[in-house]
Amino acid sequence: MNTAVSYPRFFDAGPEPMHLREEVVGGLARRPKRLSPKLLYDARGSALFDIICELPEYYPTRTETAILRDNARGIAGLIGEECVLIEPGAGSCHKAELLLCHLPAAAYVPTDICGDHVREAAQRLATRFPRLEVASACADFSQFEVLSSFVPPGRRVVFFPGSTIGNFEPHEAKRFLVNAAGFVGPDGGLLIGVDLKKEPERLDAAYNDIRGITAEFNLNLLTRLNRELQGDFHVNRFHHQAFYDTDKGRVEMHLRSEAAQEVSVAGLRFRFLPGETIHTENSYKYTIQEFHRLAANAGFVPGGVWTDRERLFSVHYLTP
Ligand code: AVJ
Repeated sequence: MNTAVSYPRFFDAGPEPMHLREEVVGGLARRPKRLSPKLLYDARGSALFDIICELPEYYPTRTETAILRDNARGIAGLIGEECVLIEPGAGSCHKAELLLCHLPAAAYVPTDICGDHVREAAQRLATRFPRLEVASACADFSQFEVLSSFVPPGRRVVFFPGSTIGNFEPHEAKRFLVNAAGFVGPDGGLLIGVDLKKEPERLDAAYNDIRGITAEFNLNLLTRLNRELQGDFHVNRFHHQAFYDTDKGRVEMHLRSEAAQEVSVAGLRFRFLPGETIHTENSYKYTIQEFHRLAANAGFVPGGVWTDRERLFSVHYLTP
């Protein structure tokens, strides 16, 4: 771990390059082929994701931001006394900025898989809130053990907005919640954003924007593998595919090879059949009841839930 002397403090607990190779080689050897959605967030992927959040079709960010803004006082009231706010997968930290205007937080600790991105955002927040102690880290969003070693003392509240939890399989989501409950302890809390089930048309549109930014975001993964693992993907021989599977309750995102082709990555060759895909992301959607059940299974008690008029998105406050 690398401890910087400058303020705000920054910790690098990011995965080693060797892990990238193993992860990619392992994922491409599977049938169906799959790669973890966290690989989408290199510097360019993180920048593209920020653009996605502003797209007219991509309702989650706008809706959640409005929910947080409209209910900031009520949320702050429920969270109660002074806390240390920890945000895994914080990216640009825009949502926390909203909350921190109303929340009596002593410290804010954002982490992200893209270290440079979160470090810059942490700097911005430290300047805007000079009395707030800010520390950031490059870390995977489930690395609670790493966090424990440098989070300032105080009552812990985890902030996990954006429906990032939707990237997990339900059993992994449960494990994340169990770990979060252990991490915050009996006097802590979890403020979490969860995208709601809705008409497939709305979901399909959100993940297939007209400008093709989501396609670029997905395809950027191949560009990344070309650069970081000496790959030779012809990016224009793959296509972005995203659709809502009603039975599974999730949006699936894939990279689809239209023709038969062979690609080399990290010194290994991988064959694609015509129409074969690499599954790059799942984005699970829940009803409020389904999410309450999942949270209860992980030992959380619902403390409050806020939604928008169209019931597109939900924000939950849970306590262990
Ligand atoms: C960051 C996982 C919440 O699933 O909506 C956006 C990522 N993928 N468009 C989502 C994403 C395609 C996003 N999450």
